[in-house]
Amino acid sequence: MPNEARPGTYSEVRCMLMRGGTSKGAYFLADDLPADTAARDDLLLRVMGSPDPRQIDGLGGAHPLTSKVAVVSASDDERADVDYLFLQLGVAEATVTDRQNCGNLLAGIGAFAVERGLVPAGSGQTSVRIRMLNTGGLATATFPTVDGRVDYTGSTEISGVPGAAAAVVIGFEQGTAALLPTGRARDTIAGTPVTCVDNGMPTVLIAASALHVSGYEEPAELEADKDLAARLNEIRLAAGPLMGLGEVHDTTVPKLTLLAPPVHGGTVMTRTFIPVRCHTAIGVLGAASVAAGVRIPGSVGEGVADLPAEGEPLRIEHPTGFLDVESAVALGTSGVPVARHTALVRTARKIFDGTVFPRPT
Ligand code: NQM
Repeated sequence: MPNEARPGTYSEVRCMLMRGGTSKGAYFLADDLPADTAARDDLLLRVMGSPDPRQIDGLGGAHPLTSKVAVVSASDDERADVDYLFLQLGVAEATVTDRQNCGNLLAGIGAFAVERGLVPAGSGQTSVRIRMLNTGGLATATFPTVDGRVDYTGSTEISGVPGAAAAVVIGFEQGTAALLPTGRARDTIAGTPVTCVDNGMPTVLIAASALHVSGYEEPAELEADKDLAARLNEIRLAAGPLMGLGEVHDTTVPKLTLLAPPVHGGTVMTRTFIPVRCHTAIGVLGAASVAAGVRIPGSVGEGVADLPAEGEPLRIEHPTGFLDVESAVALGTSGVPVARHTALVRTARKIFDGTVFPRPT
């Protein structure tokens, strides 16, 4: 299928729209996009309809969780089948960043790789090894395939998504990277006790009570709280350099997660800022970071989280339900906490496959 009506113009581009977990994004083969980063980003903004708060002239859904792009290619790393680059596009802003990963779109990468012929479908189940270019991390996604095709149907329900679909089991390859970017289980930033943790997503954990909210409010209510927004912004801007992220004024990381005692029999209740909008659920790697963070002795999760027995998944409660994360933390050789195991289940679905016509320049 020709990808371009007129070579070099990218006036039409092969694209698959997929739901990955609780996010939705446009999936592309890297070969179908301009190799030049500036040209690629300009094209993707026009595909999504940014900048515009309604993204009325593009595929975007007027929220950061639906203004996402996955770029996939065959991997030259022998540990991986495919490479996955995640790009977060601004909604009202003409921004494109690769500074963060997305574990939700990750749920659709294996299926997309099979759909595009990068990986053959196995019989019954297919596992795809994925190198996540944003972080250098590795993950394996396993999902059902029947007669050489991806089977999206199934009985797995995830909070924040209506109905049921096939389970995508995601396991993360654990390295020896330290979980605590500041080297401490607890810091005081802008007068507030926090735990800065990174188990795939740089995240600042804060007890909701320390910011004088309950942590059970609706996301819209928290977003409307100007005093809270100012406190969170102050904490985030100070946390960035401490976490080795440099100046974070214009970046989407670190995220901020408010913690409160669980109310549905889980481990901990959360409200996550990504970093300004309040997530209606929680990111996958965000949840993995919360799970590892509250397991670390001395973290701000102490006295808030109700930890399950060793080997049991941590149920991370969020505004629209929960996300179960298998998480094991151990002390590395130098005595610092490292993640030993992280795994979880998501679902994903192909919504359309075809040709997208970007807004002209
Ligand atoms: O943390 C939202 C999402 C995400 C990212 C965000 C994600 C993750 O829910 O792995 O999935 O934190 O910006 O898609």
